[in-house]
Amino acid sequence: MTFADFPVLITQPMMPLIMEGVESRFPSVRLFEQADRSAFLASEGPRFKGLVTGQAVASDAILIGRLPNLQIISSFGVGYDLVDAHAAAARGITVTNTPDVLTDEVADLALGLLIATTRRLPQADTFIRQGRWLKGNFPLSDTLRGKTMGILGLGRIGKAVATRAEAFGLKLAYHGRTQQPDVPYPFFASLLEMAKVVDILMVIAPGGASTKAIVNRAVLEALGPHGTLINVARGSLVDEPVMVEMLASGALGAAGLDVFEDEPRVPEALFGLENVVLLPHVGSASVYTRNQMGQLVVDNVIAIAEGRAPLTPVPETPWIG
Ligand code: NAP
Ligand code: 8YV
Repeated sequence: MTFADFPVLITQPMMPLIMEGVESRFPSVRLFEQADRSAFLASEGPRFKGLVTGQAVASDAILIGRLPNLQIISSFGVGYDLVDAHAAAARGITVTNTPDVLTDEVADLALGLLIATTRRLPQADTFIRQGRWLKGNFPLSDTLRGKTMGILGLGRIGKAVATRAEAFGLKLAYHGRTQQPDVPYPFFASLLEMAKVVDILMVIAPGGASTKAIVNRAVLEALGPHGTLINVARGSLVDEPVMVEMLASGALGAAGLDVFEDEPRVPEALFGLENVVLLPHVGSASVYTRNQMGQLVVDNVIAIAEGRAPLTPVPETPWIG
């Protein structure tokens, strides 16, 4: 089915499944190919009913304001910190994201990154490739045995991380804005107080203003020289310059980082450090899971174009028909 009366604007290059899924059904324009985007939006903005977007472009109040007939912002990824969902809600625009389909993939990656950081797997691989095993054994590593992990953000992914961590014998605690019923792990209303009693801090809460740099110097100092930070959430949750300084000095023990403040730019001071494992934001990045996410992006636009309820609206824009 095609939707001639539902023009869609695509803000950034997206995976082929999304580009083909959208462009084969909807009259579509690639905003990122427009020579003068501002002039284009000024003249053509009013005709678009759908916006398809991702982590590379902010769907802020300014962009939304230039699309007066918009009905849906379909965003790739469960995190939608770059979408101004409150501005969209004020205009009656539905915002959708891609939750659930990536939960297990990201949780797998989080545990993989924790083990890689603790047991220094990338460093051990490099050790062989550099021929250093011929001259002696790889140094003994830290361990997960007897460790406690605090989870910052015990949501969908946080709970999937917790299930896996229990299987690895870790003791658990969590911090969020609210204590959750029926959760067996100790709750800490204060992130700092939790950081004081855990060995590992697993960061998997949303980005945005309310979590900006909440993993600050005091929290990192509480984690300390024997502590490990794992961040699979957003770089914005951690005070990155402080984290880099503390990793370099040994004031923070180790870090496994899938996300950074200014991706794809990663602080070069991290490159030479032996106590960090760096990943290029690959939490959900399997072909299988990215296809599931991409299909949701397309299916949400189709639902709104057909006047049906979206599959995955964000809480700020509940479907009211
Ligand atoms: P979710 O189900 O909404 O869970 C978010 C959790 O964070 C909730 O437990 C929430 O608990 C807590 N939280 C929210 N605001 C908070 C605040 N201000 N302070 C402390 N805790 C707060 O989300 P999810 O599906 O698990 O995804 C979580 C995040 O992971 C996404 O937003 C995204 O940024 C990130 N992510 C990263 C990758 C990657 O590739 N690395 C992939 C997928 C997702 P309360 O409401 O009780 O505070
Ligand atoms: C994606 C993510 O890599 O879902 C999220 O919030 O961070 C990841 O799954 C990202 O959205 C794509 O750029």
